[in-house]
Amino acid sequence: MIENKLNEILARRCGKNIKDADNKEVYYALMELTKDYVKEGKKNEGDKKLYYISAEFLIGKLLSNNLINLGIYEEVKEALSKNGKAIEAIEEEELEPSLGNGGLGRLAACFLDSIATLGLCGDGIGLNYHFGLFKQVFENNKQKETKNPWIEKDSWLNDTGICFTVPFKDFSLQSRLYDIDVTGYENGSNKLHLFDVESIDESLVGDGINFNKYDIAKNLTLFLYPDDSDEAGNLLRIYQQYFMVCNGAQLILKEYCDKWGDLHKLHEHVAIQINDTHPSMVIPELIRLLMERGIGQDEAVEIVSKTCAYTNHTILAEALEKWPMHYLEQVVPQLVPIIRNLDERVRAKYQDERVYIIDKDNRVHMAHMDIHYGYSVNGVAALHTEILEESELRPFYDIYPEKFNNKTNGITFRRWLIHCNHDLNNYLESLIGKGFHKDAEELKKLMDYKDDDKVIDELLKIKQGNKKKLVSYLKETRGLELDENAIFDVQIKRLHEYKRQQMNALYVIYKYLEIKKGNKPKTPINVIFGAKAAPAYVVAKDIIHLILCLQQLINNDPEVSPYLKVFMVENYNVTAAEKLIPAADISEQISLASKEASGTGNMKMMLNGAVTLGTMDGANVEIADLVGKDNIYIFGETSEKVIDLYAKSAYHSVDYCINDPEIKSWVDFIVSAELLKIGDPERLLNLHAELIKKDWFMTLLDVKDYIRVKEQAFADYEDRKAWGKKMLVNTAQAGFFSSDRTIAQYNEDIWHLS
Ligand code: 26V
Repeated sequence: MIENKLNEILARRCGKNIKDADNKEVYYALMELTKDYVKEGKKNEGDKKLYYISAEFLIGKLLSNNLINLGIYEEVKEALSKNGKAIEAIEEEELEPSLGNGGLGRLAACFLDSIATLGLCGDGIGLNYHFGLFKQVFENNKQKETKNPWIEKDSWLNDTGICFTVPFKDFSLQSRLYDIDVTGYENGSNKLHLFDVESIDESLVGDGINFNKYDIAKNLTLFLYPDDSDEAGNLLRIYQQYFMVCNGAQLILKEYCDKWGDLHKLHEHVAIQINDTHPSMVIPELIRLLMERGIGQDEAVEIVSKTCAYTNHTILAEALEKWPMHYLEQVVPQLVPIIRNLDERVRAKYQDERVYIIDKDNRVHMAHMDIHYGYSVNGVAALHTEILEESELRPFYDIYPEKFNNKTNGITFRRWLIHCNHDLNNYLESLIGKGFHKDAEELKKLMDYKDDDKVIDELLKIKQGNKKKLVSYLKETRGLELDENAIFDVQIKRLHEYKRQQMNALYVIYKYLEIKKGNKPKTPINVIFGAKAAPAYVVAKDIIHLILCLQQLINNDPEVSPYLKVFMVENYNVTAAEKLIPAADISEQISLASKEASGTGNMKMMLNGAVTLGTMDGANVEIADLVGKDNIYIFGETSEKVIDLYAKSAYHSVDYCINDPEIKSWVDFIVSAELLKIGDPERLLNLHAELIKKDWFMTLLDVKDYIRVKEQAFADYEDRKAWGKKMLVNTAQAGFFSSDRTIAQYNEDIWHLS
């Protein structure tokens, strides 16, 4: 049946059949087939509709996931193999859109999958970045940024023909809406709406990622988060944000009016989830549009306040957006009187200047606007929400305790188990049936097998198979030579000081020096990193440089490399994550306690049978609760202690170097003769000074405990049966982290869609 359809499509498109067509032609034909299925299939509908507005949707490749969700993956795979084609090879033809930085964007993509899977009526709204986030290449052990084009003549984007006008101060832009179908697993579909600028001009970008930042009509949707280290970059972000919300608000009102008409009841039929502060301008924009349509300001404010809900994803002050008023005046003067009015309403009610929207430096605190004029405020893990309530947003919590709620993040098991780990998924199905695909809590049934040696052996075998596959993938795509018999110790996430990749690098230095002294590990260790650094974030780039220099030094040292190797995987993205996660033995989640809002890579690795080595931070706390202390490696100071150290300014990294010769020796190795010979002295000296003089995220506070516990984990790895049992418990307890659960809770507590 599918074979015939595919042959028909191929005949029409290129006059070939499956056998004769090349992989790219088959890929395009499968894309068309998928779109046809969606067109003919069920659409999720309801009396109330959710719009999830986000500057990022890190959707990853779509083909296999869509086939799985449509229930035709196996049939397609068979039809292809009958004709000499491998589905894995066809997948390689798809370009990955990089429409997100990391966890926040990937979360939005997982949420769309779960919203559709639960049959809820809810669409995404975002921007159609032509080059996405940059593509990372390594040159001279440094990160270089290049563009990452992904839109081909045929793509998952469907041109809707819908256009809106977006007014800026001195000019207007015409938009065009492209939709991507979002398939639910054995359920109806929704849409991801991506807005583009009609006048966009890709030729503005030459080599690298530089372009004329002032030519807004041509550049607005070229890149995600272009370099914002200067004023032009910041203004461009405001142009992007307003373009997104102005289009989004017009689309929402159009769809609402087509179906319901009476704008006074908007909140009864629409919920808008604001994903971090990037889309916050949707609040004043909607108020403005409602007023334009004849609704008085008081009522417009009230309607919008009952429609919008806000999710906070970080407590890092530098990531909480505060736009100078003169920027807004320059870009979107029409919003300024509305924002001022919203601030006046706050000032009339509350004397505490910490809750004002406009501060004394005339900066607009976007999160404050969301909290006052949204009906729900949520954090993304239990600890994170507690910190928001108790400290970061305390004054707001005192005013609106009823608005605050927690929604611990989740991941879609369709992508992060069924798709990326076929062998584990098939084996789990053979043990406990397919029920866990729809009800992830059914994974707990696996606990019945925790003392079954045959099951443990099989899980270990599957892990080994995945490690083998990763070894070939990294050899083919990155030229890296991993050792399939080593322990795979994996830290994959955006590069940021608070995530402390530098602490992992200090472990590598410690281990290198130990091996040089003759203390060799029983099983070799492969320390694997994947991370992009923001282009203007100097210390993050210095850390990448250090890791790449260590990679060169250690992997080429015949005395050390049989026991320890380091790998930094170039251009870490969703596709690479899908290969790395099933192969991980140890999941590094080592952020400074209180700083990682949740983490979601921690959940993905747990599900795939990796054991977490982490701090009591973000969702690690909930993982620890679920698996119990025998099945996780926890180290480091608590969030209370860390928050207290900050409050008292009581942490001084230099003391750790003065008082502890071991710590000093590891830190000093960064500027050792060996490394200076390989690396850029300026960068290494800079990082060394940073660690000794500042170390804002307290690496040296936890480094010794980290090394102690990591060594314990490696020692425990030797008892393969016991380790296999830990793997089993981690997979079995991961059900809570299904994004289906998260979305069901959003719906129950916040959205109230049918
Ligand atoms: C953004 C920026 C941008 C400017 C430079 C410094 C900086 C630092 C942090 C951020 C984070 C922005 C928000 C974000 O991505 N949060 C992530 O959201 C995930 C999904 O909820 C969550 O799992 C991660 O813990 C959280 O970091």
